[in-house]
Amino acid sequence: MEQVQLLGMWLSPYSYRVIWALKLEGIAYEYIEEDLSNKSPLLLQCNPVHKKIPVLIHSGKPICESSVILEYIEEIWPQNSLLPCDPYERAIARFWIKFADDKQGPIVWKICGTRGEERQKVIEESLEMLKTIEEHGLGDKKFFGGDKISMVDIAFGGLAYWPGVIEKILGRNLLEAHKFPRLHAWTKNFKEVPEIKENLPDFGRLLKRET
Ligand code: GS8
Repeated sequence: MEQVQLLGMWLSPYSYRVIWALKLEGIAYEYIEEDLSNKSPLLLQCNPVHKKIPVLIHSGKPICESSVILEYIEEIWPQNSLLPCDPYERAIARFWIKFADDKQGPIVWKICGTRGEERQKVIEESLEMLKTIEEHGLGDKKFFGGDKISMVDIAFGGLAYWPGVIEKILGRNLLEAHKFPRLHAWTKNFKEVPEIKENLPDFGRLLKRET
């Protein structure tokens, strides 16, 4: 029988991308928690280039980079497809996944590691990026791809939960409903999907870790 293992870390939105995709596809897997302050020989062997989680190990073969893993899951277990059938729609989905990889993650997560003026700059950058998604990404759809959760939602999934922690730390809201009505509604829709709702890190533990 094929073996599926995931090297992850409990607070990482990138790990959760893979967890959500596996859950949505109904794939059983073994989760292995990685201590990033003391990386395991398995992680270093599986991802010698970036030395980062998540890594999916499928029948002994490692796959790195969360969005590459999502594409792999889609190809290996296509039963509950996470990408549209139409080639043009697929291209648009990949455009937004790339946007999530290049912009959303790196900008928003930087807020925690900055202070003072630099933090203010990163917050402004984050708000600008959220405005772009609000205006061009979602339209009036329930999910990025329409009525059903897709790989684009998974790629942006970190936005549905982790900013809540950042907002508590900053003492101000980032994803305000009146400024970002579409994104705000999307965060709710996303977290209502059972495979997402049942697979999120403990909020209190996240907050304790980041403060
Ligand atoms: C990012 C993964 C990542 O940043 C992806 O998989 O999409 N582009 C990659 N992983 C972090 C933990 S999450 O903050 C990580 O493994 N960091 C370890 C390190 O930098 O040494």
